[in-house]
Amino acid sequence: MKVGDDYYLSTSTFEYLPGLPIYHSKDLVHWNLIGHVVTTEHQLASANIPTNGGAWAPTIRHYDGVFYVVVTDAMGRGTLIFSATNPAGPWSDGIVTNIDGIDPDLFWEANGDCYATFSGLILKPGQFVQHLGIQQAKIDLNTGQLLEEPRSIWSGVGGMFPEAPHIYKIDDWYYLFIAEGGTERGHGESVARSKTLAGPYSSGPNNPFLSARSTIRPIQNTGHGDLVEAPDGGWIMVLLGMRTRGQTRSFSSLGRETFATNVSWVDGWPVADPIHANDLLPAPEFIEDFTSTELNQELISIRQMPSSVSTLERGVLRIHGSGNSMSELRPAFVGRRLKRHEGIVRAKVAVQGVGGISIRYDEVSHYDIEISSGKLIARSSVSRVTHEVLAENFVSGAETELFVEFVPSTLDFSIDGQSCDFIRLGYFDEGGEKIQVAEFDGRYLSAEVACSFTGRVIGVYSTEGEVALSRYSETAN
Ligand code: 6LW
Repeated sequence: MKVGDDYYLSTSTFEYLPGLPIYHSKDLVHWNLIGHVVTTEHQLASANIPTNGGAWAPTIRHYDGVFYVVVTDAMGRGTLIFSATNPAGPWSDGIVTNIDGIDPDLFWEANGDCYATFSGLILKPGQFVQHLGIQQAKIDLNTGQLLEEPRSIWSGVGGMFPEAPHIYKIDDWYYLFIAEGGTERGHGESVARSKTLAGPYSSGPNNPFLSARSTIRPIQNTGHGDLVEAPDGGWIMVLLGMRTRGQTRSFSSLGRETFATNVSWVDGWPVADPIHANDLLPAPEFIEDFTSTELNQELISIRQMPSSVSTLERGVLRIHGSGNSMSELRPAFVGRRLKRHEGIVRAKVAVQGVGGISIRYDEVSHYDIEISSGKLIARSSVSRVTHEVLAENFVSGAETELFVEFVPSTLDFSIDGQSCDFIRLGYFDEGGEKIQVAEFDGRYLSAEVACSFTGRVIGVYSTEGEVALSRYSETAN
């Protein structure tokens, strides 16, 4: 979304908190994390939501000096409206709407009336396959109540799950962008337009006008677009996609990420460039020594805030174990979304109890490198099948530097070449030598195999006692 010369973006965060980050940019290339909508646990009902529930597909808009984020807290509070005058926060507690569906959008008519357009996916247990197409109704933003019966305005061109609608008024037309085909390989973006907001909407000539389906493009699953005017007066669509690796079958270790592409207009219809890998910026390095007074905003926890499981002191983050392992819903974990395909994460820890580094997709898909009672093990936990490798010569000191390293597969037709990567887990011994304890196939921690929409999240956990983390880094090697 654009306000003056400033761009703002928010993304889904599912079961992770703080939730709904707000990113700011001036050029649509360089983005800074300026805050989160959700900074307290009561703003979402995350405590017991299933993995993949929680904050889904937010829309950020600005009207009359107020920023709005509308979002479905799936399996949680329902569809919510948050507002703020400063996009960096603080944001409101969130009003619960009576929208029965997901993926809400807000659009204001010239007279100030506001309309919610949303996907009529019924989320009640056992009714998941029911879908009422794209729905729309006038809404009161102060109460969150729809002011009329929702009408069905379009259902796309036949792909499953018509969803993630957004309305734009450009020249004399109301354009309706939607995603359809599901967010896996069939994903795409379709468009319809009408002379009036309520419809009837007629389909564009080439729907879906953007999709990577049945292509060998390295960015797959593209769709869920939102349109914005570029600094040069052109148009850009931001959307989600996945960077896949492998052979005929490929795997997305990083899950859903945000991409942007150029949109041009031909005969009044949008035409989108295919999504290319971002060669403008390298994967960012992350180095944290915990010396500031506030916790780094990129750090997240699972179904609870980092402040509920840890205490920041000068130069150390203390993570307090509560008896929950990484296989449970609420482990004491503080980590970050992995942002690279190749590289190493290191953590300097003093473990009093049980803890270490975990790379997590969901509670049944995680690899851990763990210290307990002077022992060190590497663990692979895939679909509740657990395999542990003991480090033979590990000597525990006051502090240990653990690592998790990502090594891309050779991408050939050998059995290993068809995976996305291999994950090595180990530690640095007292002489500083890197000791590998185990290597596990990375494909099991990918969107195609595991459950989460988020992608790999990696960080430090404490199952019992306390883990004191004094340095954490994610770098090229
Ligand atoms: C989103 C819906 C979807 O609300 O994923 O796969 C949900 N489809 O459009 C979570 O982002």
